[in-house]
Amino acid sequence: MKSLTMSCAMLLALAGIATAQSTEPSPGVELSDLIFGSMENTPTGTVDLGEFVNFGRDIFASMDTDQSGAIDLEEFTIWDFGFNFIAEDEGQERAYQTAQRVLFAYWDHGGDGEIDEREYHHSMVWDFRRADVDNDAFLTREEFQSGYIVNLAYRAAIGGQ
Ligand SMILES: [Ca+2]
Ligand SMILES: [Ca+2]
Repeated sequence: MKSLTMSCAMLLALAGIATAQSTEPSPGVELSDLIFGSMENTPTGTVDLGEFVNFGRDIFASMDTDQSGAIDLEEFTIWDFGFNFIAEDEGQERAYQTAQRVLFAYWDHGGDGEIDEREYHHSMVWDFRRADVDNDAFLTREEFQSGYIVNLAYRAAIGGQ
């Protein structure tokens, strides 16, 4: 349950980015901060690849409810960071569901309808590197919020809120 809550927060992270400039942090930004903090083994203010991958591994395990070693679309869409509540508030459930399917296809490199552990691991590494814009092998909070694909995809889906 703990990892489920943390995972929810991760997707929620997307929600907050667009409003990060405003004075009131959105629920998404606050959740994003929580998730980012939960990834850190030590409070350094940054997350390294090992911390990022370990975090992803916990999420994978909680998504794979039938313990098949792979995530199918149903497992992927049922499992939710809690981001769906923001989508509901914004009346963007349909866009959010579309974003889920897009993200699933993005991670399903083989296109066989399942994301296996190897595909997932490769995605975590690749997505980390993409977000690490200054290429110093650490993600700052800002890099995580504005560069991590999950954040970008879901934030876009709910209309930038
Ligand atoms: Ca499965
Ligand atoms: Ca960096």
